[in-house]
Amino acid sequence: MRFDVITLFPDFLRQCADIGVVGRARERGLVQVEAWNPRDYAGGNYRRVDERPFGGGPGMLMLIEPLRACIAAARADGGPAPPAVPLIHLSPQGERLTQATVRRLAALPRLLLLCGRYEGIDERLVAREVDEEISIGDYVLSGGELAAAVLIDAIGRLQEGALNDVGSAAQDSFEDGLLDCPHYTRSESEGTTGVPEVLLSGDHAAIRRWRRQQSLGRTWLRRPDLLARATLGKEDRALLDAFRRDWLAARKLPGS
Ligand code: 4FV
Repeated sequence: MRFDVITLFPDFLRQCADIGVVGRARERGLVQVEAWNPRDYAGGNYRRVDERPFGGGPGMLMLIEPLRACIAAARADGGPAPPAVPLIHLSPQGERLTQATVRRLAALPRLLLLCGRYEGIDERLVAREVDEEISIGDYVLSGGELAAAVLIDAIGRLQEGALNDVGSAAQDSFEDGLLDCPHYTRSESEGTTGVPEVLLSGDHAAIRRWRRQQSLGRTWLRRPDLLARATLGKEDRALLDAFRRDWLAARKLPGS
């Protein structure tokens, strides 16, 4: 998977992609990150990349010309980029990023990521060049770089061979539309205090059921919106009903 990132802060992106799982995936040649600075494509003595907005108002906007030239250069690098390489603009106006979107994008060979700064980008550039707008959340960042780094990390770790244990991606939160179950490990100070007995039982079928029940229960408690979208089988419904009963009973609430 190759990422070409259009950003006024190329070093930041290169560093982000140099650590942890994505850093290792780069070493293994599974992920490539190229960063392109629109300022390198800005004309004039001052190499302006921003200007005041028409209609007045606070802040500055990114100019069309440096961005268009920069995008064209990135597209042309490494041989003619098949037109199918989507240009994704990271923006609060975009579709909210989900694991399903990450999985879809992770199947592509190459992505161009456009990072805005200031108040954003001239809409005509977005309308003409951008294939998809993605938001990482309903809050405002000072630039799209952190959002691009989030996308590179979420997609990079799904590249075949990026994770040492292929199973770990499969049990991720949201992989099946549910939150993940709690996890416990060795502790000098705590020993096995507070560790659910079943996890120490060696009974893998019971462990699998407990973990599934915890995923269902947590999703019911914390993200009922996700549960509403999840398809639950007969066993799942029985596990969730039992969880709800225990949870309500423990709090002496009706419905137990
Ligand atoms: C953002 C987000 C985000 C808006 C103006 C960059 C900033 C500035 N990107 N998800 N939330 N972008 O806040 O993706 O140019």
